[in-house]
Amino acid sequence: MNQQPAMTCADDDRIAWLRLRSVALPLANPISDAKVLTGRQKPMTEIAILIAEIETRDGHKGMGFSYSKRAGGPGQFAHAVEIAPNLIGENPSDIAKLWDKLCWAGASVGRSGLATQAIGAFDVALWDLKARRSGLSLARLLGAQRDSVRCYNTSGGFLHTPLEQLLKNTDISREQGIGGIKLKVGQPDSALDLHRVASVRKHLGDSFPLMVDANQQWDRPTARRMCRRLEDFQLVWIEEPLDCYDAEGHADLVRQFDTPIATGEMLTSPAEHWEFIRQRAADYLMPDAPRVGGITPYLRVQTLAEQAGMTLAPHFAMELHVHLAATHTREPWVEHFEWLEPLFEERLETRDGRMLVPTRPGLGLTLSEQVAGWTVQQAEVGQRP
Ligand code: SMN
Ligand code: MG
Repeated sequence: MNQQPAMTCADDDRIAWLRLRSVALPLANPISDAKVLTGRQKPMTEIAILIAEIETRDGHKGMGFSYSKRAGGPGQFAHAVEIAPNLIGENPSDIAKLWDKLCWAGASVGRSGLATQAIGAFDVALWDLKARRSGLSLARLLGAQRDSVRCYNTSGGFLHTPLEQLLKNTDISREQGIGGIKLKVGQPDSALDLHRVASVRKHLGDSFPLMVDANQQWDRPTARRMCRRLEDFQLVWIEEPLDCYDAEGHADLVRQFDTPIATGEMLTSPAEHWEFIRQRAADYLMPDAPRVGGITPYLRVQTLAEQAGMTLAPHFAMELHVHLAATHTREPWVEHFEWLEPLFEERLETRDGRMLVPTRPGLGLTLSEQVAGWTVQQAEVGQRP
């Protein structure tokens, strides 16, 4: 009889070592959206990435990340370093229990925002570890519905981009096999917004998917007026037409206009998303897994939103969201942003309007050698096996 290899019980394995790194990822060009143009924020030149690497006594590894734009990076790192020791000696499979343990460890600073975004890096790393150990991609571990997902590009459509370059960027995206274009709107002169939208719609033709994103710029009367004017352009959605916490205002727009309303990227917990789900305040909900505290809370948002008949279009972090979107009931949209690509050796494939879901175990990501040079702070906890 063939000798079966001695099976070490996965359940006996324990977390032995963690490394945390705060990485300043440079952007090739500073970007501006409506929050910049109206003076609320400065142009963005880099992204603070919080990377968590976890290793168990049996040598299983997982890597996760969270991020912050403009401010918050050092705070996320500091909080992650403070709570990290709570994971040493724990069973890496107890992901939900460990999310709660880390949350209660820092509960006085809240169950949303920066504190839970620090937890998010650990949570993603634990899911990556579980999937790698199973030999499955994260999508397959969670239960995939599809091998590819619709994708659209945002990085070519910012407000600082001159119209001529904007049109060229749409051609580049289409040549890359990307299936939609998102254009920023929300500048002080709405006539200029409408001119850019009309120009892009003409350039793309009537049927190519086009979204617009106002990044919370409009008040309710302006949002109504602009949604009415934008009805003519067969848009996939109008994103963040109002303040990101104005669920009532978003719900009014959902009811008033044919063009779907999308929002959610700025919400930082399932509780904040629940307010929009409960009020049916979006047609497309845009949770951001790192921003809501990782995959564990994201899955809760996904279930609630789908039960309410919403379609999901996760925000940013395509390297993570391509896996999660593969599990969504209704055909989702994934946002194509190449900004995080320099962090990893691998690249996502896009063709025929869709992004292919990686089949490599876990997230299927290997940190690139450039990460060391962009690391501004790092800390290790426990004993590396
Ligand atoms: C966005 C993303 C990145 C920087 C600024 C704004 C945006 C989006 O709101 O939807 O991607
Ligand atoms: Mg947006």
